[in-house]
Amino acid sequence: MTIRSDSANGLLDTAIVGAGFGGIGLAIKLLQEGESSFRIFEKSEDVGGVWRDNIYPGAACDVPSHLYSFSFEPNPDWSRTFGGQAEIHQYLQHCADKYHLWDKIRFKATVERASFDEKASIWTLYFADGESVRARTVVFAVGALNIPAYPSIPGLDAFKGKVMHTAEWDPDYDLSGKKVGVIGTGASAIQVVPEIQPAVESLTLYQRTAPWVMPKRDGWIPPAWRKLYARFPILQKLHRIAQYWMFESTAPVMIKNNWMTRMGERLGRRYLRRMIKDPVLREKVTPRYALGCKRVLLSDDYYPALTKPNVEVLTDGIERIDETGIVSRDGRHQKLDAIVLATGFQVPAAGAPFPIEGAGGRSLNEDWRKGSEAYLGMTVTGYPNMLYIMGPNTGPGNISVIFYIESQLRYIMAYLKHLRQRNLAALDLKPSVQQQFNENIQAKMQKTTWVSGCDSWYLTEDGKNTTLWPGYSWQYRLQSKHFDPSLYDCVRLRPSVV
Ligand code: N01
Repeated sequence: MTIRSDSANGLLDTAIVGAGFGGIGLAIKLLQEGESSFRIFEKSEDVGGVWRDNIYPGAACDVPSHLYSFSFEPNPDWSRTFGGQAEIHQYLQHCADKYHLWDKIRFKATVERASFDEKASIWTLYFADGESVRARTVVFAVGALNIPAYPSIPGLDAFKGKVMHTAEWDPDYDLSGKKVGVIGTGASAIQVVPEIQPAVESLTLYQRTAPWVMPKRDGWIPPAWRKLYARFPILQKLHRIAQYWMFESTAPVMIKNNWMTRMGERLGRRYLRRMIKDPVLREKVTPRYALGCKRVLLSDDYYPALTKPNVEVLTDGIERIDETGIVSRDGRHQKLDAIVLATGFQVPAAGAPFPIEGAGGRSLNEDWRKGSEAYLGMTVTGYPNMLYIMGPNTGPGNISVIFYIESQLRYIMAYLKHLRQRNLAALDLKPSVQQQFNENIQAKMQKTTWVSGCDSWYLTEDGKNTTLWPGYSWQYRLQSKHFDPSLYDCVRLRPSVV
């Protein structure tokens, strides 16, 4: 990998890690502001992040496509109300084409370590191939959920058939006519199950916790509408605004014992009764925790798929896996050709994506040992000129992640502008700001259903939610709207490093 820089001294102004929505969005904003001394470093060979990697059958977004795209790059041609994986991936490729980003991206650049030189106020990224690059500012846009979580079920390695995690799908493996076991009933499972069910001989679904599932109301967007959107962009904008408020209005579900939660649960149960007539199956898949505590799933075809004769839902728990199949806790042995692990991702609260050394050699993994913390999910005290996109406590419970990403892009651009205009070497978040911000976040969190209603990947081992934003997304937009330099200690630029 050859790393070039626009600056004569081999120093980039900004190094972005990750070419998903966050990294692509920031690159576009930088170019629009006339900044060219930046590069995106991407471990893979294409843009797209999770939308490049998650190619399992049925992979799609559960946020409507007009909302799950940049406000500054509307796509009038979305073919479905909820975009599929391929279409969203193509959208990001289109963004890279349109804004001429390909030359700005170094592919197959896997960052293994990032380190801040306090004297020079410069970050160095070290790559797996032994190369390194220096930059004044680093922005980690590495996504929150990208490392698959493999369950620690005894015997999984002994299974002689095919094992596939949904996030590492093998497109060359044909499931047709096979006996398939699916482990997990989260957002990925409810998409893959209806998609593979018609093709497989049998599908045994291993459910540990029954999720809340609501109708998705997905469908094709008629070509006439698409033409109208292309001709009158204001119509698409209005559609987007309507979708935003429709989803945003469900936010109170996150609050414990809310009337909306109870109403939502009634609607969920009614939907379940309508879709599943068999009382035994219905009983099995009836959720037993408060709505909203885990992600509320949207699907039109999950419940119908469960009623098909070649599908069985097992809820006794998995005892072990052997060479030929899965043994349930009740002793039942299910012979299988393939096991699909729809078991989710490693939790972001577990720490930094790779070792990150800040001022004075402090380690982000060590600082985040008891749960990750940042200011507005973007800046961390002791790590000057390091910014995160979709860092701690900025995950949306109910709305498009792109809304949060765009709020952060605006803040990051203001941060970078301030550095440049004031000729500063670095900005370091004041410790008191981070502490107070996170105390407020965790106090608000205590009022939500996430911290007491169920066990979910949102929580750290000691029950702290460092994942989601405990408020409305418009509140996040307002809080992050203005960059306030008084929250940061600044380091003046020293002539020797200019
Ligand atoms: O993963 P999950 P996911 N034995 O962690 C079960 C995003 N996403 O990939 O609930 C048996 O939600 C586990 O059981 P339990 C979205 O943010 C978005 O589905 O812990 N079962 C659960 O049922 C989402 O929240 C889209 O009891 C085991 C399942 O596996 C996030 O990704 C689409 C087990 C894991 O569910 C993760 O979703 C897809 C074991 N040992 C994903 N270990 C969009 O549409 C785990 N499970 C945008």
